[in-house]
Amino acid sequence: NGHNSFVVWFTGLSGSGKSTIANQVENELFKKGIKTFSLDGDNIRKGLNNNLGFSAADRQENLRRIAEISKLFVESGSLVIASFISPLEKDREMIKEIIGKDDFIEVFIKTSLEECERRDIKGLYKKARAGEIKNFTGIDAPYENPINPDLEVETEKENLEDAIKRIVLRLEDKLEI
Ligand code: GGZ
Repeated sequence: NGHNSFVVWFTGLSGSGKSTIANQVENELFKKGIKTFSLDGDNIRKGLNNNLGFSAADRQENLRRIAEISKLFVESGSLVIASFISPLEKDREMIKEIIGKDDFIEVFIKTSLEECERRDIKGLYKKARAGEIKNFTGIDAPYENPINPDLEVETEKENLEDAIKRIVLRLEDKLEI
């Protein structure tokens, strides 16, 4: 298990910019000849975890399975990029335990609820406010800010390109290139 296989885990609210940033980081790494494998709600919640919802227990199980899958990919040599809300500190601790702290980089995409709700890219916050979606993170389900993430991006303050560069630099530290 060389240094090119580990997990970069993005946590943050719905609409915080996790996927956008993860995709751009993936592009930058690709340009440097580093192949990554991405996991997100689109490929996990529609497939493997399509029997899980958004109760606290289901989120925990969602994240447990994702962590186990990530670990398998790391064992097979991949650099995994995972983007999930992962709202609770205890669940992020579980993820770190499963993957192993040496193979895990936590990136907190810090965008305020107000800003996520203002953007409301998918109209989900509006639905959550109207009571059409229950247990929505930030509205009627909690998000606990990471206490000590490896990296933090304040999307309302920092230029996106600079943030991407900063993340890639941090990853290059760990990579054998
Ligand atoms: C939060 C929800 C919910 C509820 C559906 N709460 O912005 P999106 O749409 O594309 O990403 C969100 C995604 C969150 O799934 P995760 O697997 O990342 O969550 S967790 O880590 O907490 O298990 C959102 C959509 O699913 N979505 N209902 N109630 N997000």
